Amino acid sequence: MVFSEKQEALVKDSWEVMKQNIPEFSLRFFTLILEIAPAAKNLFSFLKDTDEIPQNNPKLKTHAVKVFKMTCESAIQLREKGEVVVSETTLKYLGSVHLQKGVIDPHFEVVKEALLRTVREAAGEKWNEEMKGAWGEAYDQLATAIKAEMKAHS
Ligand code: HEM
Ligand code: ISQ
Repeated sequence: MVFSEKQEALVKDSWEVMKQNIPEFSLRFFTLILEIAPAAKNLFSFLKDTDEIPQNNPKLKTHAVKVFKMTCESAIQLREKGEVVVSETTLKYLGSVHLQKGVIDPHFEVVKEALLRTVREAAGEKWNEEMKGAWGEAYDQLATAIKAEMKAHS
């Protein structure tokens, strides 16, 4: 798939906006994941002893930011090389974390939906189908790499 400079810019620019308010958007992202799939609650260590989503959990924030940053990196790579290459070390690590936590393929669609909704809310009037497509494609490629790594070790 050809990924244009325009698509890369759409992803980068919306991420720049979200960066202005990391606490809000990371929390929103996580809240949406649990709204779409309440059962996923049990996978996350930060929810172990509580029914409420922690409002200011550093781990939640850092992990959420990593998902956005990595998706943004994917968009850059798609434009530059036409494919997403995740470093071997990162892929091995993320593959084993997600496998060990019990993440399964359908969960990736849940996280995708939550990610797209978060970007939509952040982008406001700037949101459009092209932006959705660009984020969606960048995420899918990243998810495919992680899922393949998980399969290789399951
Ligand atoms: C942990 C990224 C998809 C559930 C993490 C971490 C990162 C990450 C960076 C932190 C690893 C660490 O330092 O310990 C991603 C990316 C994804 C993705 C880039 C997709 C492209 C998913 C999906 C689920 C999921 C689909 C399932 C709902 C988890 C869980 C943890 C985790 C349960 C461990 C959190 C904890 O308890 O500490 N993920 N993730 N992730 N992820 Fe994901
Ligand atoms: C880990 N993996 C995927 C998505 C996440 C969102 C919030 C916190 C941690 C996450």
